[in-house]
Amino acid sequence: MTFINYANKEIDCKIVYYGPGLGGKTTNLQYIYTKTAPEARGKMISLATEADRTLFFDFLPLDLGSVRGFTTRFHLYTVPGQVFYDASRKLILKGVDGVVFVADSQLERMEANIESIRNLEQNLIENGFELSQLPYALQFNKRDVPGVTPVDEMYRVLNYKREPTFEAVATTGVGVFDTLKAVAKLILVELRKR
Ligand SMILES: Nc1nc2c(ncn2[C@@H]2O[C@H](COP(=O)(O)OP(=O)(O)OP(=O)(O)O)[C@@H](O)[C@H]2O)c(=O)[nH]1
Ligand SMILES: [Mg+2]
Repeated sequence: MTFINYANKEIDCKIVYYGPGLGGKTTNLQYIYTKTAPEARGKMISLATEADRTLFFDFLPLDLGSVRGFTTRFHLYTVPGQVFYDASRKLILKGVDGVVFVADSQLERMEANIESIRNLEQNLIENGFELSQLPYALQFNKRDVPGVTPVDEMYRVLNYKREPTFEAVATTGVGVFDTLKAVAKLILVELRKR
């Protein structure tokens, strides 16, 4: 839920990176962190297992310009993609303003992508949201891996509501900021409607 602080002239929004395990959600946030000026970002917090899998979430606060004199601060979160962390995913979606779905382009992960979108849809409903109503961007990550699923095939299977879609290589940053900007823009459009 967007938090508007009139005294400090600040708007806080929450963006959640969702998707199957090992798809590259944490890598997106790490890239954004390394490429953002220190004065525009807060501390990145990662709660991970020893094998660097997200255990609970990653968190990165970012200041991205201003709207009508209000500083807009985006709080970026990732969920743990591993199937058995569903309670955590549900909790992290509380008060969400926008979602980035990070799909894994590898052929053998298509089922996991589909299952994860269904899980997103369901967990949003349980938090009182509808994916169809929410600012949403879709990222096809790991485009650098040989023999991945063709983009048009991924679009056909995973596109939910003609959301903005981006090819990405999160490890080198390809498509990472384009994806973030797209969802941020959709959130700001929603804010202006108020
Ligand atoms: N080749 C390639 N590897 C990637 C890409 N993006 C991420 N990876 C690698 O994939 C692995 C998993 O990435 P993470 O960012 O930890 O994945 P995650 O979605 O956060 O995984 P969970 O926390 O378990 O849900 C890491 O070894 C990354 O370096 C990419 O675009 N291309
Ligand atoms: Mg992670």
